[in-house]
Amino acid sequence: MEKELELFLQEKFGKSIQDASNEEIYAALLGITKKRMEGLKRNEGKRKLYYISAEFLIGKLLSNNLINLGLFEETRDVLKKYGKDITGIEEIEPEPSLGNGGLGRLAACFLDSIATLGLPGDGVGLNYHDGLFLQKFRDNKQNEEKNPWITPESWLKRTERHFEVPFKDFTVTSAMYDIDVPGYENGCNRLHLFDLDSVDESIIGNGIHFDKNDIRKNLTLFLYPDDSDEAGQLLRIYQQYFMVSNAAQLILAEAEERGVNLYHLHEHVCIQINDTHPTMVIPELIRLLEARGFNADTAVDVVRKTCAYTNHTILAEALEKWPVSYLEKVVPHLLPIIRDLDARVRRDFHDERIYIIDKENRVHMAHIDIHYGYAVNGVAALHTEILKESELKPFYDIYPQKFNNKTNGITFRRWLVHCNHRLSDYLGSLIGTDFVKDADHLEGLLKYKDDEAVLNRLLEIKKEAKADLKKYLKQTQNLDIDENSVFDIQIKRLHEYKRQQMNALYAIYKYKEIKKGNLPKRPVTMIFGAKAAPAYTIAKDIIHLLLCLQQLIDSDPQVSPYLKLVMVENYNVTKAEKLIPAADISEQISLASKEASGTGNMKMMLNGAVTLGTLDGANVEIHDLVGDDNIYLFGAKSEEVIRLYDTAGYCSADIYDSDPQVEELVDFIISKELIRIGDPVNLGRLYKEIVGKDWFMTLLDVKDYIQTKERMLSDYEDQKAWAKKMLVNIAKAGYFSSDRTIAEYNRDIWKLS
Ligand code: 26Q
Repeated sequence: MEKELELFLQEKFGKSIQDASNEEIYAALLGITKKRMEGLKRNEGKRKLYYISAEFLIGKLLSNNLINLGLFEETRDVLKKYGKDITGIEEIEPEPSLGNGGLGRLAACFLDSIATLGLPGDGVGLNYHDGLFLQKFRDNKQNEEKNPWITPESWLKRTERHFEVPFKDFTVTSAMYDIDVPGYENGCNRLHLFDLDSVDESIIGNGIHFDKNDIRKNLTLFLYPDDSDEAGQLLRIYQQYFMVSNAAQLILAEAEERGVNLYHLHEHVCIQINDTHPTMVIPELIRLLEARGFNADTAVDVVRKTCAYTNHTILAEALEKWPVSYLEKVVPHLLPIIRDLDARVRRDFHDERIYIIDKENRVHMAHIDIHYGYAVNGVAALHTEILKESELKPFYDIYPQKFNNKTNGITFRRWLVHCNHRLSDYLGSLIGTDFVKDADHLEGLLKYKDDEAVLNRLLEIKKEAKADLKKYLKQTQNLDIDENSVFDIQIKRLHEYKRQQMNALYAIYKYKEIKKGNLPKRPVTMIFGAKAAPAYTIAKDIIHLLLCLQQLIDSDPQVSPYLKLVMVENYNVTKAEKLIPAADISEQISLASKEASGTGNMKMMLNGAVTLGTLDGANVEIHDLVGDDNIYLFGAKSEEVIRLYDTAGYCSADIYDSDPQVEELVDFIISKELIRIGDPVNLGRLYKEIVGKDWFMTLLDVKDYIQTKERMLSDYEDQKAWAKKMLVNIAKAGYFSSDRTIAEYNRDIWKLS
């Protein structure tokens, strides 16, 4: 690496390693790494996977690519020799924010694992120029700004592939960009991102506003632009069709280049549909096969044997249903096919709950996937059970063999080896480094669970990570936090079902206790990171409440030595990598039955945090693995919650009216202390929402939550016992490696050979 780096810097900048700037070294490492990846073997086989997803939240790539190529340590040492720090160089790289949250990050972890297992499988998505918005706080509120990430030198490689994509009124010609995806000590796959040359960043006005009607200029400008109006929803359909038409044409082109007889396409190709966003690939493939001479029955049959669908949510509002009239405006050529798919369902079944086009003339995208795919999976055991038993029950009754569970996972290369070198190196010294590729080896750690030296070192490593985070937050947001306090972290998208508002009520509780003189044994630092969708009013009100609480606590000298609340601005993958190693308490407090899986819960567990959670999503499996002593559970169970919804049996006002303690906490949202700092409109609306509706049942669980968190904080004081919990969590996290998840997808669904 040293020679290569020297040569590159000399040739490109006429500089030595010593004299080169961080920017120049970054450019050199990017160039060298890209070249190395070109030399890797391509994963190949008879059947190839295409993972189509509207989101790939890949994060920065330099360090991860170096790790997977086996070059990281060498590079770090070379740089060190010349007085350079690889962390400073990593900072130069812009983070591509091509995803919202869990679903997009999962797709990125999957690409890493697919390549690491040596399976032939490429990602297909869109090359959003700005990705998700950049979050800025002003006046204790979220503001959105554009977030361009593509620089002249980047991981993207323009290819020679172009496809014609026909819309109703015009046809566009796409361009395909590739990002190489190296496996850990293995071959390479690719992420294909489609784009349009005519897209014009200069049409972005204030914040993230732009003309939603000028499709040629805006098609790939942003990820999921605000779709609260019709123009936004049409743009979303344009984006989705552009993505899947390119995907389908690429799949057929590559199959034809491999000499595949398209009547046997399913023997050579498998398509994973990541939530319903790529669903139109089904009618599009049928259309393209018919254009190649297939009759409808055969086209449908081949496509059905090729496509599989993953469901990531059971929230009704997130299940896509597009009005037929919208599809008519964008892709009228798909409608005869969609109508035919609907007619086939109606011919075979007489149950309007499973039709594709409903009485209100809306197309249910998930229904297309379930009828015309060969596999349907949920993303955690509980989630899959709920799909089978309630949300998708009518489908399960007719296609039981299609349903299966694939509990999510995370790549340990990024979420341990890269983000927490100290822990990863220490684990390596205890149990060897096999766990990087074979995560079950982490269980070897269990034999140290009573070893005091090991437990002490785990505590030290945690403290060092907390000190790193302290330094980072000082530098980036001028925040001061205390590494001797307990770090209590909730990082995830802002959504009412994830119940950041319940955590805010805890902050209010603690604030009031401290005011009363009930001081905690040790200060608590509550850390939040969360973006709210730009049109999601209540989510933005919750951010406002958190920021107001942050200011209130900070400006109160009686409280601030004991309690601190910080909201990390623009939470993204890069920030997650700094926050996760530093977590003591992992907040996973969604209303039971609502969080399909969660993956932050797995990342924090792997880094030695202890979960405070409901029995929801993959928390259930974390509990099964670590046992009662190593997780803190509270709140209503999913069956109870589902029953309350079914019987309309929950009324937040009843709890508010009958419980003075709850009433006091909720009233504080509109107290004079907070109204002095915040906006009465936002705080008043949130107060009313919680008292008058509280759809995600915050008040049902809030008291149990507060008591459980208090118990957890008190248990934290027995540091040896706490360290043991940390160790058990790390040791048991192996199950949540995405290598395991992908091996299961391959065994049960893809069957790549
Ligand atoms: C749908 C219609 C219109 C506009 C937007 C959408 C939309 C956009 C994004 C619907 C859903 C998403 C993203 C969902 C998501 O991230 N789900 C998460 O997936 C993770 C990986 O499986 C799980 O761990 C999380 O529990 C789940 O919330």
